[in-house]
Amino acid sequence: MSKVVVVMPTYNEAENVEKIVPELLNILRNSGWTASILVVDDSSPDGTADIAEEIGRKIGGVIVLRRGGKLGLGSAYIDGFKYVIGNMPNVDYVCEMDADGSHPPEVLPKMLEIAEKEKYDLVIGSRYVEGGKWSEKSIYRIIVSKTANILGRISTGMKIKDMTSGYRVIRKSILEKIIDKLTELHSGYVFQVQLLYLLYKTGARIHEYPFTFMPRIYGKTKLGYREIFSYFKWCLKTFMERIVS
Ligand SMILES: Nc1nc2c(ncn2[C@@H]2O[C@H](COP(=O)(O)OP(=O)(O)OP(=O)(O)O)[C@@H](O)[C@H]2O)c(=O)[nH]1
Ligand SMILES: [Mg+2]
Repeated sequence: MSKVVVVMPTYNEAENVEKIVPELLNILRNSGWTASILVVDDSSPDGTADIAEEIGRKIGGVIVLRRGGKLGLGSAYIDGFKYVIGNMPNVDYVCEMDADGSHPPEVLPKMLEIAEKEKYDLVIGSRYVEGGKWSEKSIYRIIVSKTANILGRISTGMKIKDMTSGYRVIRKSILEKIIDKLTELHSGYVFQVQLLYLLYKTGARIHEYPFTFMPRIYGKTKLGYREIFSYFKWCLKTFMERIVS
């Protein structure tokens, strides 16, 4: 079976990491994958990094990348990807996953299996294809997400339904081609759409796999106006570039 690494950015996810890291490793290993988790932690005050390391000492398969401070989700993924590309030559698939329980770990082997079988370069865990669900109670978040997807589709011309999803399987060999073009360091939404667009433009074969997005288990939720504004700006810029080119 192919080798898999799950890059998991964390900021104050101590309780979540304690649950999700062992659960995910078990599920992947039981499905026959040689798997490890790369936790990219931004000096979480709640000790997330120490907890992740402790789990690694007990069951193996956990690498913790400690960064100096909260530098943003995009930059956490970029550092994580660069670490994998530079240090883990045998890895075939690099996955993205949140630590907060929103991405049910039992779906990942299915996403990997379809990537392997159908030779997809990118499999997106999707709330918006048939069979996908989002049990979100906040109307505000639903409106923001739906609008973000519509804007993302108009600006990039892509047909993907869940453009901002952060649950993904990416073939490492195609990630290597675009890693140096990733520039969106702070906003999670913008980073995910830029990554998707770069992969698409480089010819990636993309598939959306349905899953049920769960509300975060522990910890605080945060989706601010700054994030929404920078997303809007990115869409406008991308749209202009696309129509003049
Ligand atoms: N290393 C790092 N991880 C981050 C940063 N911001 C968010 N994360 C992690 O990225 C993942 C996604 O962030 P979330 O806060 O869950 O974002 P969200 O799902 O849009 O919003 P909520 O779940 O409602 O808070 C989680 O595992 C976070 O801990 C950051 O600046 N640095
Ligand atoms: Mg979340």
